[in-house]
Amino acid sequence: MFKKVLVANRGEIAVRIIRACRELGIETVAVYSEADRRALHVRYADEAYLLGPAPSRESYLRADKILNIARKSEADAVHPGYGFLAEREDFSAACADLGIAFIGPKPSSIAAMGDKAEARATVIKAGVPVVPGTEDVGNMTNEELLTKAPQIGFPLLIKATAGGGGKGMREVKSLEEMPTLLQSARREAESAFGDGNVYLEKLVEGARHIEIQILADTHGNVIHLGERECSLQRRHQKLLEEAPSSALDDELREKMGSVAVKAAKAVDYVNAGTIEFLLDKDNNYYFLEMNTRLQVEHPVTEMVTGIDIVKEQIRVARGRSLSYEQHEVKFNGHSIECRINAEDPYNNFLPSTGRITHSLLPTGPGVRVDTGVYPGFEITPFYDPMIAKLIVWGETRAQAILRMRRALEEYRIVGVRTNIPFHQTLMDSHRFMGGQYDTRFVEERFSMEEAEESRQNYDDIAAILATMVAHRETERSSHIVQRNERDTSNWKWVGRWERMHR
Ligand code: MV4
Repeated sequence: MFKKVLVANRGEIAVRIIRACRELGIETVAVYSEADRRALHVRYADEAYLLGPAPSRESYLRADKILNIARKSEADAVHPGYGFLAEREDFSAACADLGIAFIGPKPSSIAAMGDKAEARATVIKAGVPVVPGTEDVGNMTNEELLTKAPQIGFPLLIKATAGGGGKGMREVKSLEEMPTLLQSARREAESAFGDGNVYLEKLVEGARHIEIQILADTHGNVIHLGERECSLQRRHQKLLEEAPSSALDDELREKMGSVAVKAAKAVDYVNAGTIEFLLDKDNNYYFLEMNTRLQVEHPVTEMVTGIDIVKEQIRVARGRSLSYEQHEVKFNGHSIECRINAEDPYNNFLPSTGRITHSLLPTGPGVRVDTGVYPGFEITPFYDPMIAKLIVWGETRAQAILRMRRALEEYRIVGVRTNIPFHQTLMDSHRFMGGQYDTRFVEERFSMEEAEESRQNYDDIAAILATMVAHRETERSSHIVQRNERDTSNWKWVGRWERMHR
């Protein structure tokens, strides 16, 4: 095993990785920015080193500094977590050059999947179904794209080849509006990724977003751990994930799982990865992209398979075989994850910053909280607003929902606003309960205002107010003297009493 692992990340995922290392008897090195001096991952690690000022570009994205620290602290591996340097092929390569293991895929796999047009072309060759669209790689001119568009058909999507996260994505309804949309998509992609290249795909409407978890070792073993349903998103930010998806049966799970394994093998994949699919109403599935990293929502898969994905990552990075063969992967029960964000659901999900003064975490059967914050910690605007992940397990989906409701009720965070009320409203929504939702549900069919109105019980509120007014009146009419509030000490009272009775 490794002796020491450097965790090149912050927040809950850094804590999650440190915990896995602890259990494996591996020492840990944390890195942190000036805003994170008092962060939990710094406290949990065996050693910690300052990277620089709060902005990511000056801290968590400084590959050079991180690798220097790895060398000086004699770490034999680096875990990048998600975000930051996780999908940078040059970082994976730089680790290898220094003889430090990168706990993730090799540079060539990251590169092959990082360019979305190249990823499409690669998996098509492996027999993986993709959405009809452009199949060329390299830069296509506007003229070429405009010629190709009518063959694909409208509506279609313009997507950035460097993309992901919906940036540089445009929905096109007709050929007439396409030149304008091409230009704005390219401009957005250029500013987000420094690369304005785009490709086209037919728009699949009313689809679900299903992703398959993959694990692969250096001995050619690739297995899948089933799916996660990730359709509940807002502006391409996932809010809730669950496993299994109510849209899949065992047969479809096995089919999509084996297709995902094929896609991973097509880029010679090693370590943990995720294949994203769109699943339409007729159960047709299409490869969208591959995420070549550990994902935020990995815990729901851990809950239903009992497999510690981070430990498997470390194991295979060390050159060991996976601990499981495909037939040994068993699914049990249902798991849901709510992303707890420091943002105000009543005010357009505006990020909320400030010091967390109090925090009470839900616990008890089937409840897991992965968090990087604690009372006294300050939430700054420099990083992602996700402060915790609340994960529950239940024997059935219904049990998991009841448990999530109970856990959300127990959760108390004071000091910043959170999206907990959003999740509570979601748990009460009939469409969510029925499992009938697609990627447009939150944005098109879900409103906090309506939910609040239908939930609010004005009779109860009136009764509470009346009680408070009555209470204040009583307080005013009588002055209650409590023990120790007397102006005279007990000794004096005893003295007087004794003198009176002498
Ligand atoms: C699509 C799609 C429909 N048809 N591709 C959005 C982010 C990126 N990873 C892929 N995305 C989509 N690609 C085709 N051909 C719809 C989406 C999409 C979406 C996907 C998953 C979750 C939420 C979404 C919200 C809007 C659009």
